[in-house]
Amino acid sequence: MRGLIAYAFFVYHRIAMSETHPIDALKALEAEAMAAVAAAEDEHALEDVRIRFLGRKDGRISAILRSLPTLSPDERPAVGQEANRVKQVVSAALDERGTALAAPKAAAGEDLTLPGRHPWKGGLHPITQAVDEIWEIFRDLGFTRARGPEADTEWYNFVALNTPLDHPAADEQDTLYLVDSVLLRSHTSPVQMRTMEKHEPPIRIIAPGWVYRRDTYDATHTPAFLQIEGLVVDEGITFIDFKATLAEFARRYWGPDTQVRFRPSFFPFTEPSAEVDVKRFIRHPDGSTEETDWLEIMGAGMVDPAVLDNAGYDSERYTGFAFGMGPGRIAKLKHHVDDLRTFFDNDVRFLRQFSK
Ligand code: 2U9
Repeated sequence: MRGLIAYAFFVYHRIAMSETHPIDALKALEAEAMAAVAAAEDEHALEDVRIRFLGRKDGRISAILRSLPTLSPDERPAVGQEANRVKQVVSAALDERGTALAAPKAAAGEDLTLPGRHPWKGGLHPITQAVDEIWEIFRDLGFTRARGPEADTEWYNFVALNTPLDHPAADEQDTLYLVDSVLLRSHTSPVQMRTMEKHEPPIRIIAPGWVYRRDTYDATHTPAFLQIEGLVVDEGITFIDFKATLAEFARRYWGPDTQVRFRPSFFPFTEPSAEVDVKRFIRHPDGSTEETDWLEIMGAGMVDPAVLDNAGYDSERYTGFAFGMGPGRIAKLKHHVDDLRTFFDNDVRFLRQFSK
C-alpha cells in the first residue's frame, strides 16, 4: 500500500513537473504572446501586450528570466537561452506590428515625427499687457498704484479738476450719467483727486482703470476704454522733472534710441499743458533701422494750482505734474493695428498672436 502511494506521488510529481517545466512554459508563453500581438488592433492595445509579456516589473517573460537563479545549474543555461530567444521573437513581432499599425496614418499624410500639439492655454489681452508694461516702468521709477470708484460725482470728475460743468468736456452728450450729478467717470483723474484728499505730499501715483464716454464705436473709439494716468506732487517739482520723467518712460517703453517731443496743448487741469510725441527707431532683423513718423502717446502738463487748492493742498508750497494715456492706443501703435475694434471683436485667431 505504501509503495502504491509512493508510486502515485512519483507519477503525479512527474506530470506536474513536466507541465510546468520552464522550457514548455516558455513555448506556451511564446504562442500566447504572438497571438496577442496579432490580435492588437491599435497602438494602445499593442503597448498593453508589450507590458503584459515584456514589462520589466510584471512582464511574464521577464519573470521567467528573473527566476533563472532558482533553477538547478544544469537546467539554467538551456532555459536562459530559450527565454532570451522568446523575448527576441516577441519583441520583433511587437515592433513589426507597431509599424504595420502606424502605416495607414503615415500614408494618410500624418507626419509621425512632428512634435505633439499643445492646446493654447490662453494669454493676456494685448491692452492688458500694455497696462502691465506701462505700470511696471513707473513702478520702477518709484510710483505706487492707486484706484477709485468707476461711478463718481460731477465734483470729482469735473469741477474739482478745474472743469466747470458748462465746459465742452463736461457736456452731457459726451458723458454717461447714472443719476443726477452721478456719472461713470470719463477719465481716471478723480482717483488722483481722492488720493490727494487722503494723503499729504509727496505723491507719486499711477491710476490705471476703465473710463466711459458717450462715443460711437469706431476705429479709434470705444465707449468703455482703459486709461492710465499719473500724478506727481511735492515741494520743488519743476518742468524739468516733468520732461525728464516722461522722456525716461518713453525710452524705457519704446527703446533707448526713441526721440521725445513736447507740443504745447491745453487741458483744464494742467498749465502749461503738452502733448507728448515719440519717434521710434525700429531695428529689423536684416540690420536696417526704420524711423517712424512722430506718434502722439500722451497728454500731460504741470498741475493747475486751482486743482491743488481743490484738493486742500497749499499751491504756494507744492507743485506737480500729471499725464494721461490710453493703453489701447499704445497697443495699436506698438503692434501696428489700425482699427481699435479688432482688439474687442474677441476673435482668438487675432488675439492669440499677442500672447507670449
Ligand atoms: C489731477 C490733475 C491733473 C491728467 C491728464 C491728460 C493730460 C490727457 C488723455 C490722454 C488720452 C486722456 O485717454 S485719453 O483720452 N489725457 O491728455 N491727462 S493731463 O491730469 C490730471 C489728472 C488729475 C488731479
